[in-house]
Amino acid sequence: MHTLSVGTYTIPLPEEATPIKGGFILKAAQVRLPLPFQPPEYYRHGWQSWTLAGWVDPARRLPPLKPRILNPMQTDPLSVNDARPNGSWVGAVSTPEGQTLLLGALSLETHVALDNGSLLGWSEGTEAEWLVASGDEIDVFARYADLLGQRFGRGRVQSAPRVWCSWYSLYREINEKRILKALNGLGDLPFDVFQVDDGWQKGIGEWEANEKFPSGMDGLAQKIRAAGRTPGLWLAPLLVVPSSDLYRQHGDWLLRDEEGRPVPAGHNWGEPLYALDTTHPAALEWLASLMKKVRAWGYDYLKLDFLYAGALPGKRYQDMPREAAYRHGLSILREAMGDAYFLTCGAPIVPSIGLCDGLRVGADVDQIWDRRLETQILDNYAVPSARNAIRNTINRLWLAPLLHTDPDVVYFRSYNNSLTTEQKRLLQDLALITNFKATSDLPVWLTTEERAELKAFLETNPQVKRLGRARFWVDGREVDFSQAIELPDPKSPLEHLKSALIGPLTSLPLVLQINDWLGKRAMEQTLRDRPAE
Ligand code: 9PG
Repeated sequence: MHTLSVGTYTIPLPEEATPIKGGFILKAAQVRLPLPFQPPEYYRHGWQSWTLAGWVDPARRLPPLKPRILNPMQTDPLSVNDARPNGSWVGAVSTPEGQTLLLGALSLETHVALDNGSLLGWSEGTEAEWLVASGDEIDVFARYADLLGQRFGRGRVQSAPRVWCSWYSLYREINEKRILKALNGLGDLPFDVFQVDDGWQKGIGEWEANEKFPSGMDGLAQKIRAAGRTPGLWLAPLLVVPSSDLYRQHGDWLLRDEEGRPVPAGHNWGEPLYALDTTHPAALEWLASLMKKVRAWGYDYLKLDFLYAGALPGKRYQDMPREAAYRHGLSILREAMGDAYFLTCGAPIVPSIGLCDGLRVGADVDQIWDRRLETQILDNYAVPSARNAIRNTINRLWLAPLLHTDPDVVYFRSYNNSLTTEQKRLLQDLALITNFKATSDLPVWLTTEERAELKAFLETNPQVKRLGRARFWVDGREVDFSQAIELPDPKSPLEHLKSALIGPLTSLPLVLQINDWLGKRAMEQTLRDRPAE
């Protein structure tokens, strides 16, 4: 019988295991590794960009995220009610001595959990391939990434472009005038890409310029290029909303459940979300022509968002496992967009490898450090906050050999920002470590000094060395993210009570609507205090 040693411990493996450097390859629908030690930590790896990734105390229960209505958009709906420490494709434990044991799938539709003192991996299908590896944490994850790269491929672009993105300053309140003001205000700041985010389109599924962009998206792209930047554009091509023509005219393109109802994909823009079936030939044709259209408009950097929708469980036109169906859709998108830079967001992690250039590896940042109501009361680590973004990015740095790990934007502005200088610095250092540099700061919101700091940040190319899980040397300075990536303390009895009372309310349409309205009001105030045009 084969055995794998983890420090001083020995783990029995099935006879069929194939030895490779630092571990074994196994082929089985299910793999159970009994642990001869009590692991102090379990590495849970969330399904998509925004889903929690990190080391947790195995004894700690992480209840389902609230609002429940957002579950399909923030986590894997198949695993959300699983009370065990669990994750998608890969899981790991540390030994009391600090060694790491990793179980990672090289196949799609796979899960890992800590189950009754065993590390358990299983497939939604009948077969899967697994890496079992042990040793130093960073080495073990590097080995897993290397094998994923062999199976699924790697990104093509050498270094990531430096991006100005409209989302984290103007949010949905973009219009042509404000966008051009920002573009022209960038002046000598060395951004490669100027990316227009959510707010330009007529609607989800109606990917045409709305009335706020009178020059059209092709006209805007021309102006961006004339200013010396590569035009970038955000789309959510796999989503369908009830208010769209797409929904009314192409009901047969929708992902549906066994009873024929559209599969819920979350809630946003004041509506329920549904998904395209990425195995439907006509839907695929529509997706391909959409990509060709935006390329013809002049956009060479595409941020495709809410991509998880394509991988939700459901009954498809062509009977295919859900992540294979997603990957098929992604390959059609990739092919149709040609040589554009492809950033995936809200994307299932492993099925995106090899088909995109960059991948958002964490929750959205925000001009706020933590959202206590969501993290502490609603068990939700997918909501926008600097801390949620940093935690996931650090815990997904092992993906860096395969694609650009996008940590989301950094801030230099103090206007409309509750982050402290130290917190902004952590975000900036993280961007230096991933070498994916982006910001949404409006030039008019920056002081002279802040603008100079942003310029220096864009120009610098520091030496980075990893010292441990969350500690780095960045140009001779030690940067420590340990505090940032910790989970908040478990709930107190009072917090449990609050959670039970508030949790169910958060899915009510009225509550979602009030939330939207409060956000819009805050934005109006921000723009009144310091206009963006
Ligand atoms: C545009 C934005 C930006 C942003 C994306 C995405 O509820 N959620 O969990 C949730 C997470 C992220 C999110 C929206 C909702 O933002 O990550 O960069 O492009 O869409 O609408």
